Amino acid sequence: MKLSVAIADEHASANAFVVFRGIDTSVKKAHALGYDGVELALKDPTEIDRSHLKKLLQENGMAVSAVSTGQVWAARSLCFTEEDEGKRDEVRKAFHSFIDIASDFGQLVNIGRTRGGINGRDPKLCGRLFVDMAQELSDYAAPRGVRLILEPVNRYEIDFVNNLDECAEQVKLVGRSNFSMMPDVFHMNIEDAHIGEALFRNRDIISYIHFADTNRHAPGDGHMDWDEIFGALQAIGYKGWTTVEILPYPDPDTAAKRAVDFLKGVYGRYYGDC
Ligand code: LER
Ligand code: MN
Repeated sequence: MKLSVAIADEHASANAFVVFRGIDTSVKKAHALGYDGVELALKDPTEIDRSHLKKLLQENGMAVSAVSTGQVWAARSLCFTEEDEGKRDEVRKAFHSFIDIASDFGQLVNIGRTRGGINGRDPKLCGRLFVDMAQELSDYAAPRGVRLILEPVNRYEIDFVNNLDECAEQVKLVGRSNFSMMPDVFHMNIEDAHIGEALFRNRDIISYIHFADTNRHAPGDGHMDWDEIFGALQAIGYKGWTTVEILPYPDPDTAAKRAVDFLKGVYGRYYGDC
């Protein structure tokens, strides 16, 4: 299993759920702590200089696990359930640029809060707006070797696609082979009745995972049942990325170190490869 940590540009908004800010220092710090890769939480493609990033990754023996897009919603208010055609075009443009970046780095683009909510509107209309955009962008991503991954997010952040089974329904409706699911165990702890069972039930469409403890602090610093999670991941033969997406508590360096130390211990017990 490969371990990565979510990072962002130094100017990322306060509500970006990342441990480290500043791409260069974050990659170096993540490598020094023992992570295999970084998830790039982007709001704008100009935050990345591709040739510089390539060199930085090579020099530090690191990979990009995925491009994540929560800030496209949090900082730019762009989402798939948007009705206004002008704003839908902005969503397309933003995602085309992220897919282009992911075709060189990581081959995965996350759809978290950027899927948009319903917010009192007609659920059927919102569902259609979501599926149309997801299909169109999957078709843009497919020839570029990129997969889109939809993340169930808890009800206190968004009112559309909260648990794994709801996400599986959307994956089916989108119906593209490069469109699948990425669970986040922090949200699952709120929304899914049994984390292990939900992971097992949806095993065929899980392509990536976010890790945090119940309080969104480093894994090991809350009351998450990590044996249930790792038991399920072992049972389904999961070999993809597991990415730490936590609050930088008590400070970024301590949080990132606690997470990697705890997870390497658990990986060692279940996979014997860390
Ligand atoms: C937000 O809570 C989250 O988990 C992100 O990965 C999705 O935007
Ligand atoms: Mn997440």
